[in-house]
Amino acid sequence: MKVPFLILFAICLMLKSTILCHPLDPLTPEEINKIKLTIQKSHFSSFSNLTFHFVDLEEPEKHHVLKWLSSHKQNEPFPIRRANVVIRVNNETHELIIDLITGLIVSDKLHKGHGYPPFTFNELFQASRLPLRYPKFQDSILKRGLNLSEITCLPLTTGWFGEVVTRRVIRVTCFYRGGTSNIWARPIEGVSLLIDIEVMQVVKYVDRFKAPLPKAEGTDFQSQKPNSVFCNRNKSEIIIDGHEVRWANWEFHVAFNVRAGLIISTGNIFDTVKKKFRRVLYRGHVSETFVPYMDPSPEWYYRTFMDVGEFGFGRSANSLVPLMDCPCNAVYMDGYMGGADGQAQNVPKAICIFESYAGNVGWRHTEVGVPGKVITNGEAEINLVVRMVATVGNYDYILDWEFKKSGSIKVGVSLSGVLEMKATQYTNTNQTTNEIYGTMVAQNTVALNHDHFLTYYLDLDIDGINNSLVKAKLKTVRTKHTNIINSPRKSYWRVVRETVQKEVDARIQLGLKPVELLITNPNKKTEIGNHMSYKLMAGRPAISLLADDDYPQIRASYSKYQVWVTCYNKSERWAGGFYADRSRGDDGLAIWSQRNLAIVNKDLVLWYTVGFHHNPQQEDFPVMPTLYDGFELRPSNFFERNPLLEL
Ligand SMILES: *[C@@H]1O[C@H](CO)[C@@H](O)[C@H](O)[C@H]1NC(C)=O
Ligand SMILES: *[C@@H]1O[C@H](CO)[C@@H](O)[C@H](O)[C@H]1NC(C)=O
Ligand SMILES: *[C@@H]1O[C@H](CO)[C@@H](O)[C@H](O)[C@H]1NC(C)=O
Ligand SMILES: *[C@@H]1O[C@H](CO)[C@@H](O)[C@H](O)[C@H]1NC(C)=O
Ligand SMILES: *[C@@H]1O[C@H](CO)[C@@H](O)[C@H](O)[C@H]1NC(C)=O
Ligand SMILES: *[C@@H]1O[C@H](CO)[C@@H](O)[C@H](O)[C@H]1NC(C)=O
Ligand SMILES: *[C@@H]1O[C@H](CO)[C@@H](O)[C@H](O)[C@H]1NC(C)=O
Ligand SMILES: [Cu+2]
Repeated sequence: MKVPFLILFAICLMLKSTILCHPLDPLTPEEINKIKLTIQKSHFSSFSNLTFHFVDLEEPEKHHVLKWLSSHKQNEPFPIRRANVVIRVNNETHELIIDLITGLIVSDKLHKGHGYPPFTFNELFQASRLPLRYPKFQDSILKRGLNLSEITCLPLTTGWFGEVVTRRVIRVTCFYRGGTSNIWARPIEGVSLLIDIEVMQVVKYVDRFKAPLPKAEGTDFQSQKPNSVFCNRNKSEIIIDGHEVRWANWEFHVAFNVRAGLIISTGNIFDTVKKKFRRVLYRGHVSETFVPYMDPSPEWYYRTFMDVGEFGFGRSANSLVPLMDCPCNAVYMDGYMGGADGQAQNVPKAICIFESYAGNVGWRHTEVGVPGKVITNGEAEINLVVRMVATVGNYDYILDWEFKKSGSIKVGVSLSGVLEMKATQYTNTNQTTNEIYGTMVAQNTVALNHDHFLTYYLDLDIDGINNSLVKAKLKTVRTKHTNIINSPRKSYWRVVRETVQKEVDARIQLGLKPVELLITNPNKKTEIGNHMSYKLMAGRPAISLLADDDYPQIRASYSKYQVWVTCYNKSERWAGGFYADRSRGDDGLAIWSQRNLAIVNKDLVLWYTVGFHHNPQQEDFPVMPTLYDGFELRPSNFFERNPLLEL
């Protein structure tokens, strides 16, 4: 297929020895190192113990970005290039804005609210080594007849349960390798450690009880099977300039940051009738995750993770493995982030991009009604997938953005990895008298019940910045019998459209109710008069089942609704609040939405949660086959007709 605009090459700028092609290009390694230097030369220079917790591009003003892009990157000044940096000095959290052109700290604000920035990799590493040197822990291991050199300890964030928070602390939980690489299968049950990160000391140690150590046999998951995926596709259909991707009728920008991981921006689709690119998605990424475990016992109750804010999907990103993570026709992109010392770190092959043919049909029809012939026509569905994989502790999240020539964007999550397991004395379910909070997946092993909620930030701009949310309800109506219509039918359904006026009414629990949700451009109509829209094709409905007054639910209260719509606000991107570690639910989507702003004909952000209630099963042991869910954003009266026929 040919799109005339493909000839337009990216115009890149040389800004202080950094090459930039798009205002939303992620920070380059040179820029990350420059930030480190800027801070080292500043009034912070006298502090030897300064640590970097977050380094990201400060999102340029949206109207500047759009203006620059629509001037074909020529007649407008490049939007301001700044970085957003969070550091800790002297037990205090500073939020800095750094101008990357002048190399100056533009603002330095002390964070006084609740919650802490994510732990640095060094802090997590040191905390995980601490028990091995701690005499009481050594005793506990000896008492269990185990070998200290076979212990692996892992740090876990501790949440917030109403206590007064005065220090950054982390939990550490330990496992016995002893003949397996599946450490999660052999927990040392009964031992809890709390570590003060600022002084790197154990502040609470409890050895409450002993449980049998689950056996190593049968827990390993390593496979010798070769990854020989059949491949017959060429790479040539994808054009990648820096971070900009062009493929078929799509153009979009791919970025990477430490918190969200993969970010898709300025996604536009070429309309062959209007002969121009039309805007669909300004920016989309995972905003937060919420993974509460369902065991209230002292060793487990706190496991209520908000992985994106507490750890970061970018920081947990894997280097993708060709032929296992991505097919042979994939092209790869590296990711960059700042380490604890501010130095740039590379994640090679953090993102892959590939054409995908799953054997599906894009459209087809066989017509037998034309006398003398049978007409069959159609085409295979070939999509473009952008993928990353984040491994946060025991779990692996495969995150896909799939672009279809039909105009749909399909966003999907595949879960895999290893379950969180608890050691128990039981070897058969017929022995269990107490509640076990999960499923027995092997002898002496209970995999605990939990949820995964992945909330997506979706700044949609459907053919322009000002949009509305429309609920199209399907309502059953009784047939009215008149002189003209005397139908034997007693009922039918009709679509009743309702434009949602305020943010509070745009909090939606999906379910069996026949409601279609549309992001509509109320200023644009098709030639025959329908409002141009994109429809949300939701996945399985799932919202948090925790009680509203349960502390983890207070922190992640947005998880009570699967859909939210809010007015765009540059500083509102993280659904669970920016400072997720020990947060109290006083920042984030549920709070912003309470302003109850009008959302008619405004720049809107759609928030959608992909949710899984996970009652584990034996097949999830020792490693879990992928479990998929997602959603699709599908054009609805956006094009004049099926765009596949025009390509
Ligand atoms: C950090 O370093 C400064 C000086 O380098 C010192 O005064 C301060 O006590 C240190 N803080 C911590 C938490 O170690
Ligand atoms: C930082 O906090 C720890 C407690 O978490 C305290 O022991 C230490 O003295 C504090 N350091 C400074 C410089 O305030
Ligand atoms: C403990 O493990 C180490 C390394 O695996 C081994 O050299 C040592 O003999 C073991 N000690 C005992 C008491 O099993
Ligand atoms: C791949 O490209 C080569 C060279 O252009 C061409 O001969 C071949 O048919 C292409 N294969 C497919 C599957 O499109
Ligand atoms: C429990 O199950 C095991 C294994 O099937 C069986 O041997 C045992 O008799 C059962 N015990 C009871 C009390 O049912
Ligand atoms: C969007 O709507 C606002 C009023 O809500 C208006 O001020 C603005 O000009 C509109 N923007 C566009 C691009 O139409
Ligand atoms: C934008 O968001 C910030 C943070 O929630 C808030 O303080 C500010 O008032 C918001 N701006 C508007 C115009 O709503
Ligand atoms: Cu799970």
